[in-house]
Order: sequence, then C-alpha cells, then structure tokens
Amino acid sequence: MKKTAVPLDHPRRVSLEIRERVIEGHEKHIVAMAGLLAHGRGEAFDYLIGEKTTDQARESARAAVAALLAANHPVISVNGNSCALAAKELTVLSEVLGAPLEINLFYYTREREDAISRALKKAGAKRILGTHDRPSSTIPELSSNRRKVDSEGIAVADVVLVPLEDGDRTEALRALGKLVVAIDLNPLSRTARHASITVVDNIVRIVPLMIEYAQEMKDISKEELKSIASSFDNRTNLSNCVHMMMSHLESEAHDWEAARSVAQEGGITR
Ligand code: PTJ
Repeated sequence: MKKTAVPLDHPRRVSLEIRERVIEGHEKHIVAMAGLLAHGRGEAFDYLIGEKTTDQARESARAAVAALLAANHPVISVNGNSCALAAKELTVLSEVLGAPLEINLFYYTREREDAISRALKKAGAKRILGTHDRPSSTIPELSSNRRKVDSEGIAVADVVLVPLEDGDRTEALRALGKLVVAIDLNPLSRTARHASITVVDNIVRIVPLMIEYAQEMKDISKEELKSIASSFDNRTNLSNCVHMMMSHLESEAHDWEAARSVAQEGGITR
C-alpha cells in the first residue's frame, strides 16, 4: 500500500504520522493485525492525558530508569508495536542501560520474528535475544506464546521493561519475583495494575526521555538507584494518572460550557 503523505499543516500531523508508522510496520509484518487495534486504544488514552508527557510520567520514568540501572540482569522486551514505533530509541536505551533487547511476541510467527529482528538490526542493535536459534526457557505460569523466553534474557532477568504489553505476562513475571516496568498509556490495563512501575505515556515520547535520564543517572551509586526505585509507589502513580485524566476531561467539559454560554449571550443557538 502506498504511504499516505500527511500534509505539513495538518492539525493532527504528529498523531497521523505515528499511525502511519504502525500501518507501515504491519505491512512489513512487524506489527500484528491486533497491533493496529492496540494502537487505536493507545491513541484514545493519549487524548485523555492531553497527548503530552505529564510530570507524573516523568517521575515514573525516572524511577523506571533507576530500577533498570540498578539491576543485575535488566532486559528490554520488544514486540511488534514497540519495534515499529521505537526501534532506534529502544536500541539506544538498551546500550545506555546495558540491557539486551529480547523479541517476545504474543502473536508469534517466524515471519514476524525475522521482520522485527531485521528492523532492530537496521536500527543498530548488535545483540538480539529471543530468536528461534537461541536457547529458550519457559515461563510455566503462562499459556500464551509469550511463555517462551530466552535462557540468557527474560528467564534470568531481575528487571524487565515491557512496553505495550497485553496483560498476561506481567503478572507471571511478578510471580517469579522480577521487577516489571511497563510503558502503557492505559492506567486501567492489567499490565499497568500488575507492573512494579508503570509509565503512563506514549512510547514515542517517553523512550527518548528515558535515554536522557539513563545518561544523567548512570553514575549514581546502586544503593541510591535502588532507593529511588523502591520509594516509588505504583498505586499512587496510577491513582494520580486517573485523576489527571479526569481533570483533563473536566476542563474540556468546562470549556464547552463556557463556549455555549458565550454563544447564547450572542444569540447564536447552534
Ligand atoms: O507484537 P505482539 O504479537 O507481541 O502483540 C502486541 C500487541 C500490542 C498486539 C499485544 O501485546 C496486545 O494485544 O496488546 P493490548 O492488550 O492491546 O495492550 C496494548 C496496550 O498498549 C494497551 O493498553 C494500549 O493502551 C497501550 N498502547 C498502545 N499504543 C501505545 C500504548 N502505550 C504506550 N504507547 C503507545 N504508543
């Protein structure tokens, strides 16, 4: 399918360009069909936070980076959507954190694994875990395709970053005693609720910021990093995120009421 050029002056240009990347990813077999739906859900939640990185997201991203820097075996899990939207940025983050990238797919096909592997290599990734030619282990608590993990990656990781997760795995990883960092625009999702640290923001905006934080924080002692991560309370975080969404909606409703009053005063009825 021919790529649709988004006009430069289109008011929704950024959002539409991001959408094009997901569609293109689907055409290249990187993104699963269900990934298109997942993206639409993400877009809706992004509206609710005003399509910008909030202070709450910054705070959770700092705690997330602290946890990843303090880890003995941090791993970044990559699926189709995260690859289509942030292959380059996740590759840089992986280098700064010393956390390998591991392909882990819910809708696994060999064609998708190969397409994602190619895209990550093109983005500069030198070492990719989770491919069919690697030693694998199983997460017994899981029945989905995600149960197959790399023996030198998620299987032995103490901290795992899971962007755009589908919810079945975070709980299982937590049950295995791992610290899970999620990036998910939906603070109500099972992943968001079960993760140790949930960053409620768009992967496109937050991963570049996490790279900056990782560069700033990489010389902090492990003790201090651990204390930053452990003092983060995810329940408070999620509650603040939901409150933020509600106040964003309230202010939108308020604007409409104000506009209606002005129109009525001016005698405009429609
Ligand atoms: O590539 P696969 O086979 O592993 O499959 C990946 C998908 C995403 C299809 C799979 O994990 C899935 O079905 O996920 P869900 O259950 O739809 O959850 C995805 C979550 O990511 C939802 O809570 C969305 O709100 C959120 N999300 C979507 N786009 C973004 C996002 N979060 C952050 N940034 C986004 N751009």
